Formats: sequence, structure tokens, C-alpha cells
Amino acid sequence: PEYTIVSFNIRGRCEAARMLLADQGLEWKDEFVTIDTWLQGDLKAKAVFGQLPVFKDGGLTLYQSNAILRHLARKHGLYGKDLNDQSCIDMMNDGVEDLRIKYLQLIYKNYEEGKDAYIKSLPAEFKYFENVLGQKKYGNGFLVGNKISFADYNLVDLLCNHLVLAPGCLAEFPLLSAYVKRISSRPRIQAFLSSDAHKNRPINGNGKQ
Ligand code: GSH
Repeated sequence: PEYTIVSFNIRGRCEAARMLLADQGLEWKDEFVTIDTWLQGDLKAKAVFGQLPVFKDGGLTLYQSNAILRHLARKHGLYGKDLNDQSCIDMMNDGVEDLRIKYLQLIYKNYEEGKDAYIKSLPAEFKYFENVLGQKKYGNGFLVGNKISFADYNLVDLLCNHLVLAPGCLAEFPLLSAYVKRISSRPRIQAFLSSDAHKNRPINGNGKQ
């Protein structure tokens, strides 16, 4: 395969890139690092920011999950049609990242005590994305423009995780619900989401979801 993703064996911060690759019909190899190997420290010492994932494209070694998404987007035409689209896609992806950080803080730092309050806070988060989908200004069917971008894969992945956390959480957001259904039913995404590789991969590293 053209690409290699080195990560822990979880969906985590890589599943959006895997979804992008699958949807674009691109091949990649997953190399999973066990906690034991990680704790030996060699990989951590080599990592630019001391963390996984790492992505390899020929001679390029890239850390930071969002940089990986952007690299693939630039290479495979998933970054809008012009400069303004690119900037709007960046804006949307930054919004997704903000929500992902809140989600990961809940999962890894405050799951038991924080779950109810987090779920209650979700409508206030989702309404921004619902608004964007309702505005012609940015997108029409996708977050930005008339074509899928890396930010769409990132958002759909994160929303799928939220549907596991709180199955009814999108009920009051018709545009967002339809968006997740529409994108997850693209044939290659549907095949990816129903693959054993995806289904057997835990969402997070601590077993919480
Ligand atoms: N901003 C980084 C990204 O988006 O790639 C965050 C990466 C990150 O949180 N990596 C975690 C990690 O390597 C696993 S998903 N944890 C082990 C450690 O920090 O030693």
C-alpha cells in the first residue's frame, strides 16, 4: 500500500483518516503499537510531539492527526475548489477539533462524573454544525461547497462516536442526522463501517465509549 498509519489499535484520532482513505478507494497499511511497546519509549522518543499516530507516505513521516488529514486532502482533492473554500474547511475542521478535545477530556478524564452533564451540553455544540448545514453560505450537503472534504470525514467520525455515547443525541438536529446518514451510506464508507476491522477496533484506549 501507498500509505502506512502507525497507531494504537483504537479508532481514536485515526479513524477519520481511515474513513477518508476507504472512501477514496486508497490503500493503506495499519501498524498497531501495543502499550508494552509504547512504554519501552523508543517510539515516543522519536515522535515529533511524543505521541502517535504517525503516518508514512513514501519519504514523508508525519505526526499530528489533523496534519495527516490535510496532507491526504491536498493530495486527493478533498480541500475545496479554491483558497476561500480551503479556509472555510480549515475553520470547520478547527470546530470539529474543539469538540473532539471536549469529547476526549470526558472519555479520558471525567467519564463517570461528567457523562450526564456532557450529554446535556451536546445540543449547544451540535447547533453550530446544524446551522452551517442550513446555510448556503458555506455548504450544501457537505460542510463546505459541493464536494466532500477532510472536515466532513472528521465530523462524521466524531458524530458516530457521539451516537455510541448517547444514541439519541442527533434526534433534534434533522440536517445533521441526514448528513451523517448520507455520508455513512456512501458505498465505500458503508463497507468500511461494517468491516470487522472497524467494528472490532475500540473507539478509545481506555475502553470507555
Ligand atoms: N494532537 C495529537 C494528534 O492529533 O495527533 C494528539 C495525539 C495523541 O493524543 N496521541 C495519543 C498518544 O500518543 C494517542 S491517540 N498517547 C500516548 C502518549 O502520549 O504517551
